[in-house]
Amino acid sequence: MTPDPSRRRDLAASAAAVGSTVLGAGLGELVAAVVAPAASPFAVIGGAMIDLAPAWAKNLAISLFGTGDKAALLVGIAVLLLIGAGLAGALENRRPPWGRVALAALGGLGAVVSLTRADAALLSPVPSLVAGAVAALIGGLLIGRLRRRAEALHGDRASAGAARADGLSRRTVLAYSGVAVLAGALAAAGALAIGGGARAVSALRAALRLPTPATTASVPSGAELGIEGLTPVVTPSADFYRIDTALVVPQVDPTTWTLRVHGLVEQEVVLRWEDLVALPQKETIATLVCVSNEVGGSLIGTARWLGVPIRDILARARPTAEADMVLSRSVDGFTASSPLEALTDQRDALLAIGMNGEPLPLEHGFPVRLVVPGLYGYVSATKWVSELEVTRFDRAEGYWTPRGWSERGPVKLQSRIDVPRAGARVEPGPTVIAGVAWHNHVGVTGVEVQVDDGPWRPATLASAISADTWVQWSIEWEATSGLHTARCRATSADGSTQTATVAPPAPDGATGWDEATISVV
Ligand SMILES: Nc1nc2c(c(=O)[nH]1)N[C@H]1C(S)=C(S)[C@@H](COP(=O)(O)O)O[C@H]1N2
Ligand SMILES: [Mo]
Repeated sequence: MTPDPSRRRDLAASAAAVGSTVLGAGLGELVAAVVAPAASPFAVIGGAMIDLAPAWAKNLAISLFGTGDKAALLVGIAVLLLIGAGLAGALENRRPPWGRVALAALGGLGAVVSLTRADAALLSPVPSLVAGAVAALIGGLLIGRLRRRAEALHGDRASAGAARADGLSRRTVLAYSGVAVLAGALAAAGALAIGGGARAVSALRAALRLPTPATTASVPSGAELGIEGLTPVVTPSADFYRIDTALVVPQVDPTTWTLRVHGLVEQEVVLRWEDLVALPQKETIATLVCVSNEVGGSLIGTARWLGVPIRDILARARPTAEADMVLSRSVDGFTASSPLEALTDQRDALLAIGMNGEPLPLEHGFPVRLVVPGLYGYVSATKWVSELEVTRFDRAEGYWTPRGWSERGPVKLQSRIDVPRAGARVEPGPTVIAGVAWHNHVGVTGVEVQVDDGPWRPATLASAISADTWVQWSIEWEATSGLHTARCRATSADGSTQTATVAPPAPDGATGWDEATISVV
């Protein structure tokens, strides 16, 4: 039995559509890199998928927002796109022009989605339209020629010659598809090389000089216990955790950046970068933690932040008496709802421009972000901030609130065991158990450690930098051969002891005691 020729042609047609789609997608990315960096078709679709993900998917999704898993999302989109292209190719083979129409419609969908994004601009739909048009035109052309050749072979003798002349064999179509894939890959590589404007903004960042702070912060001697394997008390920026919904790091040019303060205010205020750096700067060391941090997790870090107290800016705008919340908004559409009080009381809530002595790294919010001691990042730490809307909790909500997270997020009392590291080799005899504890903007007064069923013993606390930072702790333990479990619990400056009750991160932060399994041999 000979294989159905139209089925074999389906495969060649699918290959042609895949090739033309790779070419279109690559050119789309290249066009985006040149004219509209934020409108990369992949970034636009991926970003929309992140924002549309239903509430139940959030626990899973938040772990997707780590840097590596963003790549996984992009790969997933690419795989779906190629499967779709393959199906469109077979459709074009059997029912032209519907395959072409489907490819063009995919581009159209990208264009429509690009216009719904927070950072949409006039040129945003262009990259997706180019991608769809190239895929439909080249795919349609190749598959049309393939069909013509097949018609020639089965048609009458008179028309056969002409049709054969401009028809293409399956083999030739496959070869052209391969060339299209290569050309698409080259275009995508070109887009990466251009880097979507990242280089321009990185260069601006590198050339910036931070203003000297009027008030400086320092790490007291005795805050760093210097124990091997223990998290350093100030986290190097390169090791600082990153959490955000941005598939592509927003590229914000400080020379055109503005911050608009509006809403329930007596005086609307617009600040430019020059205005901000001309104001008295304050340095503060503060711990930032993500509400998604599991007990024992690492979505937490401490940095030396430089910036202008937010209350100084709000004082210019003069919030009205009915206001109780500030909705900070990022250029990428993310929003955070912070209690007005937390931004106007005496704590060091900053419009930060510096992190550990340098301008903010791009992925940590360059050029300006919020840092508010005492609140989880999702309700306070807006990166790439462009707007402060003074409003009320009963009128507006932040990005995560309709997605199943609490509208307010004060950081909960927590502690973590860092040493001995999981899987570390421990010998019998005196052993150090050490870690960090935090109750942001409240302060930690003690940490206790229990090994197996033994008594709770008080650990030695390092000097705290301030109530806004975590504190290191350590305790000596006489290790004996066998498998042991160590657990820790902190006590807070407010008199409470860390609860043993286990709660998941959603909706307002995990609770429970961290435990370490220690194998002594
Ligand atoms: N623009 C923007 N800012 C954001 C977020 C975001 O998704 N987009 N995520 C917030 C969350 S959930 C946290 S925990 C902190 C993390 O800041 P980092 O990435 O600098 O550690 O940023 C906050 N600011
Ligand atoms: Mo977070």
